[in-house]
Amino acid sequence: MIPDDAQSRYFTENPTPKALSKHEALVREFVEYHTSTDPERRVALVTSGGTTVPLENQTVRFIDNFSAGTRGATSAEYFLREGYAVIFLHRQYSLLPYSRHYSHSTNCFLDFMDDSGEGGNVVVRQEYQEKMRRVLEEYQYAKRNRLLLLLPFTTITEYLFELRSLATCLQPLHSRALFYLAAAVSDFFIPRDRMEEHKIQSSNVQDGKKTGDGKQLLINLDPVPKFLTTLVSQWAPEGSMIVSFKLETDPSLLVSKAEQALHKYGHDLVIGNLLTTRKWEVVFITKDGEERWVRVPKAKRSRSVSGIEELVGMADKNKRLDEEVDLNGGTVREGLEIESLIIPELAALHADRIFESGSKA
Ligand code: 9Z3
Repeated sequence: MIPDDAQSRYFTENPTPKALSKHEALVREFVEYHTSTDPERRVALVTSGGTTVPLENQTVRFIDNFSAGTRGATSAEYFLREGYAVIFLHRQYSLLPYSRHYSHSTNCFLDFMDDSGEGGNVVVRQEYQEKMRRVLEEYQYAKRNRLLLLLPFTTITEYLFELRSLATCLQPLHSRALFYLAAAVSDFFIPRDRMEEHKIQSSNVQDGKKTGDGKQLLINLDPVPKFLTTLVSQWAPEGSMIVSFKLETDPSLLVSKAEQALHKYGHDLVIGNLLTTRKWEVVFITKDGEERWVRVPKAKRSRSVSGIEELVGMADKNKRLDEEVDLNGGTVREGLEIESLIIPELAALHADRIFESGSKA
């Protein structure tokens, strides 16, 4: 089946998300507000978090992935600092800009407070005051100026419907729109016509072929149609900038896979990252064939429970491993966020793009 066919079937055969029309109205209003109050305002659509693949229509079980939405939520903050308005299309309950500093088990908000205030009032502990004031100020600024629109999704199907619709709602922005596709998108799904309505019963699963004693649940998944080509050629405004992420686990594949993605979809930039080093390094693959690594210096790397620091540089054929001096004895608790290096670069590339499209018009 040709990709366009697979896509139109995908959108006719799977149900339209219930929240879609409300989200479209919110985005239209957001775009209208910003184009009328500041015609120069740039708008980033940031996608974030994992997508689920339901196994039942009345969903009890689903396939999911690891993404907590750190990349997306952190990047959104840096886009806002660069003066963007941000539409944050995120997996429901994943990390959000600003509140991410005080949520989830690693940053439990209760650990930032005590009851040492006057008369036993609950207050923010002294050592966190400065940072919390800064986060709060930025959050309130974004809210006051209506710069951040939060839109949740859960399933892969919801994500794709949302992306298609919201991209078309951004048309009035022309080159001032930027797509930053950081969500971890499932490659496989169960089409609606093969999905069970009710909870799959353990007593109904087939007899196992391999195991003598057990039963097996066999799940057939279809590939999710590749939507990036259509995003580039049809949904996104002409002249807008489209940045996608490529995630790999094998260092020897990362650069070639990212190059293939850029070649195949013909958008502006692929940012490659490895699961184990994603908080410390990424690679920019650009249309002019450039492979450029963005790396947090060793002395400024934060600790990461899941990361493997020894793998930094493994996917980079040119990296000289002796080039970095460890000034601080390795990783620190709160290091430099790699998104603080990524986003200003993108903003500069985007500004060039806007300038070029203005001079062509
Ligand atoms: C990424 O590669 C993101 O950087 C991460 C961020 C998901 C690794 P966390 O949320 O992780 O901070 O824990 N995202 C995109 C991966 C992806 O699914 N790409 C697709 C593809 O390459 C669609 S553009 O086909």
